[in-house]
Amino acid sequence: MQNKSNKLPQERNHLSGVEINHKVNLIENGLIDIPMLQLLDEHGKETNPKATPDIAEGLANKILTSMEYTRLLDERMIGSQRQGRISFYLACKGEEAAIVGSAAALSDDDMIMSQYREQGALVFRGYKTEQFMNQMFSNQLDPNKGRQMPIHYGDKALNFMTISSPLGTQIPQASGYAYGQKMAGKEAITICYFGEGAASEGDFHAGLNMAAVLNCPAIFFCRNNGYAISTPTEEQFAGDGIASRGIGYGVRTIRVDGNDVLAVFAATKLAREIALKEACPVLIEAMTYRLAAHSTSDDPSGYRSKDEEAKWQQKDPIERFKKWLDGKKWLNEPALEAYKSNAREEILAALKKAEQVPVNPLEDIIEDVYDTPPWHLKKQLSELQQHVAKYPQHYPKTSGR
Ligand SMILES: Cc1ncc(C[n+]2csc(CCOP(=O)(O)OP(=O)(O)O)c2C)c(N)n1
Ligand SMILES: [Mg+2]
Repeated sequence: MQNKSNKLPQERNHLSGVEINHKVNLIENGLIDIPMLQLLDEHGKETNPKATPDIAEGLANKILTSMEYTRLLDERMIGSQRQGRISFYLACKGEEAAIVGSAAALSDDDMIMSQYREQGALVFRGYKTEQFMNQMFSNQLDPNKGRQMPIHYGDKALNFMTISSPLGTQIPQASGYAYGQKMAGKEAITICYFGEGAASEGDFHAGLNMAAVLNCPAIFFCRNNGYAISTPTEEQFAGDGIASRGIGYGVRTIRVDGNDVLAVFAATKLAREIALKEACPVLIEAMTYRLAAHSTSDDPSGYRSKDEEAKWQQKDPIERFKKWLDGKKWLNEPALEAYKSNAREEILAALKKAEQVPVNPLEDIIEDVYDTPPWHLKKQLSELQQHVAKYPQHYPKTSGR
């Protein structure tokens, strides 16, 4: 089963170099065992010190505070949804290392195309608390003019493409964007985040194949967190995760422990170097676990056990990283506690402010698509305006209460 032609699969031209068989031979599933890179074990000990990435103390602490901030934001916003202040939220508890660790290995010029659970990447890039809040409260300061559900962030200045709800759409878009970066001679790549569930979409296959054939400098970063809402991975696919698919498309692939921030950082750094220098895509599959519910509309007790959750709680990526930092004498607990208490206050203050900012005017609803809105949309707007004028008590001017 070895590739005796000494050529990469993509260098083989149709049949040249293909080994010939003289009996019917099935290639068994599981023939290739894709290992998982781990550099920090569950106790925060380095597994192979020589491979530990070179991370300065300042960067290590920025990674830690970005993960902590993300968790605090998630906690507060889930609470706010329960209080009826926002309509929807989606937390990334348990996946902070996969997200922040990979974002930390990028350059600020790299484009981020995300699914919806990657708020940690925005935190790392410096997205402000008020920006999170204005988007979630759909107020007049939201650059999307309140047209999307909460958590669909986007920021041109930070090279973060606006999130789309339909799964997988960002994958072929990332291939195209990366191709454009290459054509323009940019020293930048595109990272595309998606869940293992989204990898069942046709867009995943089209996007990966296109990136491989057109040599697009992109990192396809899959967060394999065990579930697509209530569907566990065993019911999603029968192959060896998502990593095995990269090989099928001729894309270099790394599987990494997604709860180990050092391994994620090292893998993403290498993937970026290869993508940029060799103008090619790299697939990373980060093995992790969604400790939170899928979203505020979900209740995981209906489809998974408390024992399973408790087992993964033990692998908390933030705790693991803190143990490593502590071992290096880089963990300053009082300073971290002060940071967290400030962050909590900042989040609450920004939330209260954003919910008092007026929501977007109704007229906005029909703008930005047509040069001149057509008559039937104008008619619908006028009917809507009459309806709102008749029942003003149901249409407050701000999201606040
Ligand atoms: C095309 C499409 N189909 C279905 C949905 C509904 N949906 C939203 S999230 C989700 C699960 C996605 O799972 P995964 O990609 O593993 O990401 P995770 O939520 O685990 O981070 C589904 C089915 C959708 N948004 N778009
Ligand atoms: Mg998933």
